Amino acid sequence: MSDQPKADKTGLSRRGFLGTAALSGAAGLVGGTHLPVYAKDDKHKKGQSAEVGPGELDEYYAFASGGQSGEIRVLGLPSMRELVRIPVFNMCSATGWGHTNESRKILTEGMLPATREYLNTIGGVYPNGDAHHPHMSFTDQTYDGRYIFINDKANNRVARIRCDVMKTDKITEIPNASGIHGLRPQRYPRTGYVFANGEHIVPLPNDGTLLDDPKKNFWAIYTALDGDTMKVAWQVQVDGNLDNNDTDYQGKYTFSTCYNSEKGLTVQDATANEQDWVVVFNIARIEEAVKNGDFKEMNGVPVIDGRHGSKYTRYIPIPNSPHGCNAAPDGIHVVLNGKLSPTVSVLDVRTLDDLFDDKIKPRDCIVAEPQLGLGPLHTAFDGRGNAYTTLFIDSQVVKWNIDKAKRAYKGEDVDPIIQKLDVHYQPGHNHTTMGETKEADGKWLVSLNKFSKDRFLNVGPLKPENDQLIDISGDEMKLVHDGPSFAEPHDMCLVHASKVHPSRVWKRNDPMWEDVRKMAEKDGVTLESASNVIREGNKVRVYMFAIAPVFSLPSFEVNQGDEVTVVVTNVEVIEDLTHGFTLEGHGIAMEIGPQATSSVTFVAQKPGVHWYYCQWFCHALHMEMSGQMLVHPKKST
Ligand code: CUK
Ligand code: CUA
Repeated sequence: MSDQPKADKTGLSRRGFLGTAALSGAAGLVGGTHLPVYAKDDKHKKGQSAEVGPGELDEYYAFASGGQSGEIRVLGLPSMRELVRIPVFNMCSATGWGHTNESRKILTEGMLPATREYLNTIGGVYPNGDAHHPHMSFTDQTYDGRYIFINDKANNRVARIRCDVMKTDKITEIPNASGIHGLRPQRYPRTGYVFANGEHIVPLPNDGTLLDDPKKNFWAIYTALDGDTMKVAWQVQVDGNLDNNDTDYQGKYTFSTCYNSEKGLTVQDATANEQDWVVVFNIARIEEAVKNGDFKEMNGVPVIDGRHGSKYTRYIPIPNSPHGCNAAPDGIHVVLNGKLSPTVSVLDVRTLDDLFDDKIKPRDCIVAEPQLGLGPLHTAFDGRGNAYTTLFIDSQVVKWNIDKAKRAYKGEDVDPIIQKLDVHYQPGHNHTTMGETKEADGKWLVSLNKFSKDRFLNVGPLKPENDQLIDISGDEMKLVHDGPSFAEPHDMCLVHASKVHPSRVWKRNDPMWEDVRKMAEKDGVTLESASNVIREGNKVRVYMFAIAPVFSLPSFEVNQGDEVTVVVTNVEVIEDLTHGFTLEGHGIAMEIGPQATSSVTFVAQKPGVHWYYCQWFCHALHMEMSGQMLVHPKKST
């Protein structure tokens, strides 16, 4: 299977752990070292090829979350080449995300009033985010190429990325909930709703009035956003906490695992019960409740009571502190991954109508519960009836058959497990090509491993993670590529390239710079041919356009203390001719794509000459593409 070291149950690589101890003991080294493992044969070459030659294009886009980096990374699959990064919740030195007026509008517009007030004390926008779950919008149970949605666990936000330009266009702060974690778009009939849950329990409302007695006063919230408007449609208050979620293929139910039914605030408390649960939400009944007013309004959104006994939810017991929640492309089965139990539980969505009508008991909805190994976290599917579950503690991916697991659950003597493959090391999410759609094609699997340990050149104590590419097209899984990645892709979404149709240049009427266009119109300026400095009191608006290798304004003058807005329009019509505007000594840099306009506002506080230049290599005379801002000192009175 693999000539790589096996991981033991403590979560340490046996070779890494013992090897280090043995070597440092024998050679008297401090810190130890690892023996390198060289590729020594061509066994990987059997099966489909992961090789994408120079100039060839990948078959799939991989949209990977950036974890604590707060961004999205776009990779090509199977080459695993990183193509671009899309800033979302982070600030970006290259593109000016978080600094330009256009991005700051997106980063502040959807924030709650109290958050805005707080942000004013730290520069106006959040500098960080923790992006976990990127998923594409759906139409009729498959990806439709419109948007990617992603959550921010750190600051309770959900963002939407436009796939036509691969830029973030909306960010919404979710009220009442805490630790926005699980995120899934509605599959049918379309997205539709974007479901996001709050992992952490907090008082409702969380305004300082109920700070104690968590078991009585703290709650978790499940949220449905409208994916078209990015406004909260409704929320449901539940018992326990919430972890990961998914939705069915029929548009009727959505699900979320709970690992802390105890509502404990410590690890001991939170893991006390042998079983926690998955909460099932009945979308039609909840929509009725919103219509009929069966809710409390809190921070401007309807909050429905979905605690035990509610007609809007059902709680299905699941062993033990379940984590991942994955709907299979057969449209029938949902796998709840046991984490502290070696099992996964398989739910049949066809039983749920009866469950909500109280004709059956919650556990009657479980149709299989195979024992797979230690630490099952997430499951992916190949569209051929097989499932692939990550085993965090065993450092393996286990391939198993859903039908066989159901037969075994009924007492038949069959082993659902087909193969276990070592991965390196401790996998979290895994994802198959098109695997969360009805078009699952069972070609590739990526295992997103939390540790790389000895797999790459040592880069010091902070190591990359390891995203491993696995060929699942044949009967056996084959590991074909190690992909180091930095902090910390949790999850990815593998989309066939035929689903995504990005533009080659921007459209001049893009809504991204609507505000700036209105401002220019008021100033009587045409953005595409502008070389204007407009003064209004101590507010100065500087308009210029960029065409390689010049800015239309070689210099402009302002007075110390002026509030200056620089607006640059890139008038290039050809593909891949990006310009930039970097103003030295002012913390200002922005990307301006072909046919785009970008703007930035700052106070000209430092008298003197300050050069600006283009920071995206655009022309043989790129270095010469520059100008000067002259700042006249304030007259002393
Ligand atoms: S959670 Cu990271 S391994 Cu945030 Cu998707 Cu399971
Ligand atoms: Cu324009 Cu470099």
